[in-house]
Amino acid sequence: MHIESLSCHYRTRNLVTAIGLSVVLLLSPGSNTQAQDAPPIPDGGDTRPRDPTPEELERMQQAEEARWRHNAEFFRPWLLSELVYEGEPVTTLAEVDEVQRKRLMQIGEDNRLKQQTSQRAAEDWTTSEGNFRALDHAPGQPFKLVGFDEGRPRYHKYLGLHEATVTKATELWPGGSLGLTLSGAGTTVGIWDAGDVLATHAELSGRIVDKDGATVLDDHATSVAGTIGSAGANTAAKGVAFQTTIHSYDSDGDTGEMPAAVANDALRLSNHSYSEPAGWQGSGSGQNWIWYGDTSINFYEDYHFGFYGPEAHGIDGIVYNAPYYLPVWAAGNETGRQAPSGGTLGNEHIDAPPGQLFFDFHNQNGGTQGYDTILPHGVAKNVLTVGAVSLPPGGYSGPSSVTLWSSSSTGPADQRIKPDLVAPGVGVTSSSANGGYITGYTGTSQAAPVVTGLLNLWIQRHTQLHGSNRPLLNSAVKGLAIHTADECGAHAGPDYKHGWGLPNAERGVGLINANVTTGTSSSYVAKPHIKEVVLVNGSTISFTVRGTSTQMMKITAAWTDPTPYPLSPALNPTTPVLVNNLDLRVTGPGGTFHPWSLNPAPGNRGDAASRNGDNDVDNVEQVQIDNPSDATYTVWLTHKGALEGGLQRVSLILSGIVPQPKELRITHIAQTGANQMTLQFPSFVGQSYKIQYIEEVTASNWTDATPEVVAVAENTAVNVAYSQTNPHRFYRVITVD
Ligand SMILES: [Ca+2]
Ligand SMILES: [Ca+2]
Ligand SMILES: [Ca+2]
Ligand SMILES: [Ca+2]
Repeated sequence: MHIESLSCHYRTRNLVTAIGLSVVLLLSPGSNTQAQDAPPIPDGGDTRPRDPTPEELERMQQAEEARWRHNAEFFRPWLLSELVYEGEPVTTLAEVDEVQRKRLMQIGEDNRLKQQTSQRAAEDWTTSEGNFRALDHAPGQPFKLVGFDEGRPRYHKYLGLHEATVTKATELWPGGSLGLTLSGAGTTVGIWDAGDVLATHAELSGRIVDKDGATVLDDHATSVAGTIGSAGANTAAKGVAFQTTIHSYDSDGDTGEMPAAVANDALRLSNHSYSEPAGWQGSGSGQNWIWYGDTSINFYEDYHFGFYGPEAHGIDGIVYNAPYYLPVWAAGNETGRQAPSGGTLGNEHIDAPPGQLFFDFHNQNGGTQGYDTILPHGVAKNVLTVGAVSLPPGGYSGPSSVTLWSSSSTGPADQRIKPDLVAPGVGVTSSSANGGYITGYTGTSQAAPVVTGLLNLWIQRHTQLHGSNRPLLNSAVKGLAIHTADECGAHAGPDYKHGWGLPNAERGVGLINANVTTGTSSSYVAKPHIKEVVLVNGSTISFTVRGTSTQMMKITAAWTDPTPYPLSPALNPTTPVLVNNLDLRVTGPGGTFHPWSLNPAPGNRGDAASRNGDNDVDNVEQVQIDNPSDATYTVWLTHKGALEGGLQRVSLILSGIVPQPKELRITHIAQTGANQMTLQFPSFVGQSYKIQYIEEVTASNWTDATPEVVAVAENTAVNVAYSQTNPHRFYRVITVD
C-alpha cells in the first residue's frame, strides 16, 4: 500500500512576499494539517505605485538571497545528501544499479576469457605431465581440474553430503502453522556444482533448466538440487523449496557464468557446494594424501585456509556489483583432516613433480584447536558461508541441542567471523543421478542447500508482499538470516565454529511479514524491521527506537563491501580486507551498546564474543541489548575513513522494538534559491517517499516533483524546482512501497 499526506498549499503572490512568508513559516511550525501560512508583510506607508530604483532592486535582490540562505540553513540537517557514486553525481539508486550492471557484465566477460585460458593451460599441463593428478585422487573425494594459473593446477573440490532436515521450514509450507503457502513456486535458484542434475528425476522433472550445456550427470549436483527443490514424491526426500525452478550449471567457468545469470535471468540466489582444496586432502586408506600448502609461505600450516585470495576477491567483486544476488557457499569439510603419520607413508605436495614422494609432515587441518579451516571461496565477505551441524529429531531446543559436525570448516577467515551460519544435518534423503535416492553422505555440501532453499522461501514471501520490482538487497537477505538465527555454541553471540547460529525459517518470515507500511496519513508505521539505507560518505544515520522490557532488543547492520587491494600470499595476514568500515552503536538507558566482536588470535579463538567496542573487521555488525527498558534508544550508524565509492548501501534488521507511529505531512516549506523550494516532512528511516504536485486543488493528476527518495533520518527535507512563471502549486508527500 502507499500512504498519502494531505496536500500542502504553497502559493506566491509576489516574490518578496513569498520569501517573507517562508521565514515566518520556518520559525513557527504549525500544528495544522496544512503547512503554515501567515499574513503578508505590510506594504508600508506610501500607497502611490512607483517603480523601484535600480539601487532598491539591488537591495531587494540581496535581501532575497539572504533569506534563501537563511531558509537553506534551517533545512540543512534534514536535507538528503546528494548521491555521488564513484565521483559521478546520481539522482537515484537505479543509476547506481545501472553502473554496477554494466561493470558486472564486464567482469563476467573478463572472467570467461580468463577461465578459458586457464582451462587450456590445464589441458596442456595434464598432457605434458600425465593426468594422474586430475584423476588419481582419493576415492570418494570428487576433485576436478578446472584451471592452471601461476604455475599451479587449480581444482574444484565438491564437498560431500550430509543428511539434512530444516528447522521449521515446514511451517512456511502450505498447511504449516503460519498460514502461508510458500513452496518456491515461481522462483528460480541457481546451482553451480560438479556436473549435470538429472532433469528427468521424478522429484525434479520439469523444474531443471540446464544453463551451460554440462553433459556429465552427477550425483552430487542432483542431490544438492534435491535438497533445495525435490517435490516430495518420496516424503523423506522433500526439498525445502519444493516447487522452485533450478538453473543448473557445472562449476567450470562459474565466475563468468554467475554475472551473466544475474544480468540476464535476474538470479537472486545460488548454491555452491565446492571450493578449491587446501591443506591435507586424501583418503583414509593413506596412499593418495596430498598437502596443498605452500612450504615457502609456511611449512606447518596451509596459508590458503581463511586467506582472502583470488577466489574470495573474485566472488566479492561479482556480488558487490550484483546488489540483489546472494551466493550461498559451503564452508568446507576440512577440520581435523591429516595424512596418517608414522613415516611410512608417501606424502605428496601439490607442486611436487609427478611421482616424487615427500616424507615431511604438516599440521592437521585446523591444528589441535580445530580453527581456521574455511576453504578459499567461503572466505569471501559478501557470500553466506555455511557449516554443518546435527540436531536431534525434535529439532532445536537450545544451544546444547546443536552438535557441530566434527569436520565442518571453522573460522576465523582473516580476522572475520566465518562461517556465517550452520545448517542442520540429520535424516534427509535426497535425489541421485540414477533416478533414485541417496542417503548417508556427510558434509557441508548438504547444509548449504538447506539454507539456499530456506532463503528462497523468504524471497518468495517478500515478493508476495511487495512485488518483484522491490527485491531485498543481498545484504538484507543475509542480515535477516543472521539476525533471526537460533543461538549456538558455548557462549552468547557468534563464534568461529557456528558463526551466528542456526537459521530459523519461521522467525525470518515473521520479520518479513511484520515489515510493512501500515496506517493512515495521520498515524502510520513504515517498515519497522528491515531498513535498506544509503550511508553517504561523511554522513551519519541515526534514529530512535522504542525498547520493551519484555523482549531482547537486537539490531543488525549488514553490507556488501567493495573488494580490497589484493593481498600477497601470507599466513594469517592482519591487513584488514574490510574496505568500508561502518560502525553500529545504540545509546539509551544503560549507556552505549557496541556490536559483538571475536578475538582471532590463535589462543583466543574459543573465547566468548565481546561487546566492549567497535568491530573493525566484519561487514556484519550486531548490537544485542539483553534486558532493555521500556524507553527510547538511539541507533547510530557511522563510518571510519572515506567510503569507497562515495556511498554504501546498508541493510538494518531490527527486532525487540515497539514501532511508534508518525504523521505523514509536509511540515515546512520555503524558497531556498532563485529556482528552488525546499519541503520537509517527518519520515521513517528506510522508507521510500515521493513529493508530488498538482497545479489546481481540484486536479487529480499528481506529478512527481522528486524521484523516489529513501529517508535516512526522522525528518527529511528535499529540494524541488521552483518557477516564477508557475508560482502556484499544491504539494503532497506519499510513501512508496
Ligand atoms: Ca559451467
Ligand atoms: Ca589461515
Ligand atoms: Ca553463540
Ligand atoms: Ca565497524
